[in-house]
Amino acid sequence: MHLPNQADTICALATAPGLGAIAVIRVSGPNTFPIVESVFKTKKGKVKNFEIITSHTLHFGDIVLDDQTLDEVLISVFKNPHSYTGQDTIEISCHGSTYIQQQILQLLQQKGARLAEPGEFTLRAFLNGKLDLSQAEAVADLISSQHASAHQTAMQQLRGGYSHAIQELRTQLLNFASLIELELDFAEEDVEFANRDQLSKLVNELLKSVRTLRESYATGNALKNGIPVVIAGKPNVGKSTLLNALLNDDKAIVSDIAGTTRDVIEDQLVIDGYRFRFMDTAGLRATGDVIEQLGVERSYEYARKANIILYLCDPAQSTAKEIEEEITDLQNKVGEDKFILTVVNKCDLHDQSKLGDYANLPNVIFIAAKTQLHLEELKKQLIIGSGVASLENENQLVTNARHEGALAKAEEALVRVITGMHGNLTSDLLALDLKDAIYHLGLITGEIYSDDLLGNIFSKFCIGK
Ligand SMILES: Nc1nc2c(ncn2[C@@H]2O[C@H](COP(=O)(O)OP(=O)(O)OP(=O)(O)O)[C@@H](O)[C@H]2O)c(=O)[nH]1
Ligand SMILES: [Mg+2]
Repeated sequence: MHLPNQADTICALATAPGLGAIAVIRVSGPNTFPIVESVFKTKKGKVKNFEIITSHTLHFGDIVLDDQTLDEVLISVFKNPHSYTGQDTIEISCHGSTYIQQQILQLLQQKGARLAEPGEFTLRAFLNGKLDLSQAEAVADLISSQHASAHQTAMQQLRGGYSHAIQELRTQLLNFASLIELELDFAEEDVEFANRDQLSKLVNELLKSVRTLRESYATGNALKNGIPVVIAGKPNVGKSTLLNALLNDDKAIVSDIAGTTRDVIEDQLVIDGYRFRFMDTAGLRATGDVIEQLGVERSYEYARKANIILYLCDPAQSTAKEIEEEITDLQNKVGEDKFILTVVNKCDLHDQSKLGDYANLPNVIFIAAKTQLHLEELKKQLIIGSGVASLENENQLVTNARHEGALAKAEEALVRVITGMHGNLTSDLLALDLKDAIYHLGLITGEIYSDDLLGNIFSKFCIGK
């Protein structure tokens, strides 16, 4: 794949397409100033010479087409290297009619600009050293963020997040790798330039940092894409009623027939700025019905992948002891570390003083989904149980699947370096594993990239960004 040419001057609509009060058209590249000069006149009818104008200034005037004024606009001037792309850039704020937008874009193309490809402005910013690759990816996340926690994690990454830490680690590894390379040049003389104890210490520290970053992905991903919460329990306990109550919507079918829900029904809700993904599942029971059985298996599968399980129960159906056994069984099936909140439902039908036995169940909360009783308390418990609030300010949170993949590869290579050193691996093989780790760390921040990688990342951006 070929990257688009940076020598071209590009233009695009930077605001959302369609009607608006104003629209912003961006122009960037070496010929930005002459191109815009050829279509812009001041109110006194003069041509501006942007070359001699101070950067970061605003200019009011007309866009002129065949001596006819097309629109009154405001122009912002950014001179290279002090612009988003690092090149000469002009932003034209025009009136937001689609006709005007199209006419100005056409005019700019007639004068020598070409339409930008998706993400091309940000690609230039990256190629010109304005942003590293993980920051460029954060720009896309920021644009698409729709709730507070996605916004916050994107901002954190945009500010540099863990890029600096990774760059630092990588530089140290590079130093060692070059010392080992040097040893290879003196192979006959059997010298060691790279102190093995120091190298071992460094690689171990690095491995620890890489693992911590990788582990943060579960939370980072949940903050960005929503925290998965599975609503599980026996048939008829009110799981679908709870989903509907949380969403304030008739999303799932509710009935007093046991086994109503057979598939996983999912929807999202933002609570206190955190996005949760709720999944209503088929009631857990042994059944001869093949389809229902498949649904039950699916319930377990989703429960294993969730961050939180709401285990719903109905005191009219089960004693506290039975519920305790059910939860132990569930915990065994989904893993010891999975957080299960015991939710005693249908409390509108029971005298709470008679539910004393249930109060001793692990992480218990009493609600009535049907009458919305204690739902606010349940939401509070979700925030606490997910642990997100305490992690949100953590600036070493990996939210990007590509970064997680690269960290995994770097981790594998570092483990090979450590085992290699224990086994007295020769310098040349050690150097290979070190280089592999350096390579994968470099992919995260973009110190190493291929055209394909960039093409892949930036093609997902919108045009004009
Ligand atoms: N009184 C009362 N009834 C409830 C409450 N929650 C659910 N119900 C009733 O319990 C019955 C079963 O509710 P569902 O939400 O369909 O139960 P489910 O757990 O999704 O059942 P399956 O899909 O079959 O596993 C319905 O008749 C609901 O109206 C509650 O808080 N109070
Ligand atoms: Mg149901």
